[in-house]
Order: sequence, then C-alpha cells, then structure tokens
Amino acid sequence: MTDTAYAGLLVIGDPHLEGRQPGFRKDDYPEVILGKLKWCLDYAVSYRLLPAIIGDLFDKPRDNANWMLGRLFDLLAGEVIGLYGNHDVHYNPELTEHDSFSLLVKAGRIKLLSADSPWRGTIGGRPVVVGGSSYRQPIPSRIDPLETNAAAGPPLGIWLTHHDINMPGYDEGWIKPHEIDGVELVVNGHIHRRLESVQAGKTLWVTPGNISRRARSDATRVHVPAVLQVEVTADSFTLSHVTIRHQPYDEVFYEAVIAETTDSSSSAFVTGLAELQARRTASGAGLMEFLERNLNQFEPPVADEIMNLAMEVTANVQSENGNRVV
Ligand SMILES: [Mn+2]
Repeated sequence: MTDTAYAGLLVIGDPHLEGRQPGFRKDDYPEVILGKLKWCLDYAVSYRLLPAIIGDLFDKPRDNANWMLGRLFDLLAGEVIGLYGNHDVHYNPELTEHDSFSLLVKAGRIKLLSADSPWRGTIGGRPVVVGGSSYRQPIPSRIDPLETNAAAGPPLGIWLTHHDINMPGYDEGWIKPHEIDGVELVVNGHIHRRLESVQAGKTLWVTPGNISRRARSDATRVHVPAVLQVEVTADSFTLSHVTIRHQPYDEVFYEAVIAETTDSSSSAFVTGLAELQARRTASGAGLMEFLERNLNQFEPPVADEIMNLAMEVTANVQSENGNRVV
C-alpha cells in the first residue's frame, strides 16, 4: 500500500509483549497480547491507517523468546512506525544492538521515528509529518519549517512520545503539555491508562493508555484496552478510541487473596504461603508482596536472607523468559 492511500494513523499504546506470564495474569498472556497486536495491525489495514507504536513494544528489552520475535517479523509485514520505550532499552536511554527492538528496526519492520528522521507522507490527501521522541529523547519545541514541503502547503504535524507527561490524573509527570510550533497533535505512551486530553495552545496532548492490562490494580480494572484512531481531515483531524476485544478483568487476573492480617504468628505465615502456592503465578508475583507484609516478624538477618533468596528465585524466573510458561 502506498502512503497516499492512508486515511489516518492507528496509534498503538505500550503492547509490552512478553514470552511469559506477567504478574497476576492467569490467561496465556504471550499469545493473547500478540493476538491483540495482530488485531490492531489488521484493523489498520482495513481502515487504511498507518500503524504507530508509541513505545514499550517489549516488556523486557533482551532475551526475548525466539518464537515471539519470529512471529513479530511475520506480523510487522506492512509499514509500521514507532518509538522505543523505557522497557525496550536495557541501558537507559539508548537503544543498542543487544536490545530486541533494534532487530526490528534493522530489518525495516519498524521505522524508528526521531527528531531527525520523521515519517513524511500524505494522509487523507494532506501532507503529514509524524515525528517522535523515544524514551528520554528531547521533545523539540518546533518542527523546522525548512524541513517541511512548503510547495504542498503546511503539513499536519503529529508528534509521538514516551514520556512522563503531566496529565490530569497522572501527577508523576515532569513535562507539562505545551505548544509545539508546527505540531497539532502529540500522542504519548508510557502512561498505561487513558487520561483526559490537554489542549496547549495549538497542540493537543493525548494519552490513550496501553492495549494490554498488566498490573492488577484498580486503575487496570477500569481501563478498557483500546487503540487511538487518528483520522486526518481536510483542515484538521478527528480522534476515536477503538476498543480491542478483551476478556473480563476477572478472567484475566487472579483474584487478590492475600488479606491484611494483624496476626503475625507463624501459622498465619504458613497459611499465606499455602495460598500463594495455590495461586502460583509464573513470575512469582504475589511472593514479594506476601514477604513484605510478613517478614517483620523475623529477626532482621533472617528476614534479609529470606528476601535475598526470593529475589534470587524470581530473577531466575526472569532470565528464563525465553521459555514459554503456560
Ligand atoms: Mn509501558
């Protein structure tokens, strides 16, 4: 498909692909999340949208399962643009040849956007520039007009980011939404829930949230996995959140079973352990939570030793993430 046929963009938030089960997910996460990405890419083809991944394609930057990388090479068959997020890089903030994401860039499966290398083309019959700043890369204050195709009129400027943006409902952000000269729309990844958009001068800042639900938290419970469809119109654009088919929250996550207890006797500890064993998540999620709540009943050297052992065990699980755990 040539870019002249594009009607818009499909912005895909933080897929966090992983070859093993994260946290308290109880479904077959590796397959489910690849399936979601496939759904997004198929949807993009059906509606003539250029797919754009706004960082954290992977959950772990390295040692990703070969079968998963192979599937990705098949899935990313058409034109796809994107950024790397903090989860895609091992030594923040640079992408290196050791990180899986770099393979996809090298193979031309993803065009990595940067300030120096934006995507340029025609969308909805208009010239469009889509630039991007990967994790910790500076967000420019303007698109240089010399860089734009003046003959075809001013392009629609879109910028993608993977940053801690200070949006309503997310106060960990250190970058305030601001006007960027020549950019009408900024779409930010990194924040895993959909937040209210902020108009800063001529620039609209949008946080669509991610397509997967990773953490078992209240925020996740209300988050509806969706992608952001940006339809380019003659003089502007329209935005819509397209819900991705997903299972109910309770079918995706184990129920929280570790009740707060004031009883610090070892029998409560043992009961808690038995519950943990019954739940047995692939990543050892719940174990740390359990230990943090219960270790205070032991002498510090004993508590430290238990914690060290637990960390060793869960680190081993992580290093084995090339093996699928089902
Ligand atoms: Mn993320």
